Amino acid sequence: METQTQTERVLFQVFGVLSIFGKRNRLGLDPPGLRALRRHHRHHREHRTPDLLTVSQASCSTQHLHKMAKKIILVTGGSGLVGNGIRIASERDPRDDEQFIFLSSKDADLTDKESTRKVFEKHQPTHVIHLAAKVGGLYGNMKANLEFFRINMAINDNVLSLAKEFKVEKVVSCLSTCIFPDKTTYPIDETMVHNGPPHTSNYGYSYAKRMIDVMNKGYNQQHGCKFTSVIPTNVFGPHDNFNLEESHVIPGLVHKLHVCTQENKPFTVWGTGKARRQFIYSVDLARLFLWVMRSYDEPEPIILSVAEEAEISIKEAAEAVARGYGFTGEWIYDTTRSDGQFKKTACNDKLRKYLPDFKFTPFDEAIKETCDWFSKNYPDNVRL
Ligand code: GFB
Repeated sequence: METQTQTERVLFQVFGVLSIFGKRNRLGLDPPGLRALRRHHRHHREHRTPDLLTVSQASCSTQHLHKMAKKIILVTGGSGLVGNGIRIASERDPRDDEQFIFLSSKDADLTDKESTRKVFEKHQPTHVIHLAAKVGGLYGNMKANLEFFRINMAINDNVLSLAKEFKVEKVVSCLSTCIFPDKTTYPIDETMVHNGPPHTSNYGYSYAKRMIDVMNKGYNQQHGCKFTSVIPTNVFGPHDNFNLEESHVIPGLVHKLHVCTQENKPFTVWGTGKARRQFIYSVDLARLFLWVMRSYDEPEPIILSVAEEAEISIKEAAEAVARGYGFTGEWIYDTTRSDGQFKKTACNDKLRKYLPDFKFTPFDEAIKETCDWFSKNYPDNVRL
């Protein structure tokens, strides 16, 4: 007889705690609470500890259930440029109800569905920040568009389909402004994603990334999944890929200037230096990613970028890196190399509507931090 009332008390305690989590489903348990209860049972099964509802209630306290309702945030591509930015930003702005898991390509092959499923089974994420992708600069894309398309299509389909299967509450995927049509009016905004072919230099990557927006729309409309995406402009910062042929422009320039300064050699900029880009610092982008994961509720994408006025030429970007190294040597423009897309000027009005006061790190300061990080970690701890 005794156990019955204790069980009732425990159930009341459980429902009490779960009511903290707001509206309930037909069983009187809301999704996070239901998930907490499922995890609670699994916890006792896995730890071979007696399950309170079957034996005694002593071992289970409200704190225990609070712990069980934490956001488990899986960051795919967690060891890369933006992944490390999110690590830094989440440490600078920690939340009690958030636990981050930074996944690297060493942990799982996300082009393989079963390998990806094991990740979801192991970590049971409630939220996913999906950064993992085959990425590269202009020259890397130009020579491998097919691989960029096929590999990214496989990764994105595996991550989103398993996020739906494992009832992940929210997925924020990372696109890029290079996905927008090459022939377009400027500035570019979020409504233009599918308005025509992207630039020929990176059509593989661009179409695969556009398909994330297509899948988000489908998962949202057909299954009510809160899957959304962000569209950053060119990102730079510590932990980037500094391989000269595969990298993006700023890591390429940083690598070259480090060597030219050390060895007193002329500095070569590829192309004419006239192409124009908007650059966002990885740590700033990461702060915005956390805001999107925590507070942005639209399935439609949002551009994460500095303003149009902050667009600069490749020459000006190279001058900023040269200032970062105090380089005063000879400059060469190798015009046998392509300039790629002349510009992809993006409008950040939608972002400014939500975050009118967001402060971006001054460009020269962010470049200096990146140069200093590279010099400190070159050559052993940088991707070359
Ligand atoms: O970052 P980036 O490689 O790619 O920038 P995109 C290329 C521009 O920088 C071209 C000039 O105008 C190049 O001529 N550039 C000058 C250099 N020196 C260098 C150098 O040492 N290395 C490199 N890489 N460029 C990419 C897309 O386009 O943007 C990707 O292909 C992705 O898919 C990325 O979206 C964000 O900005 O042209």
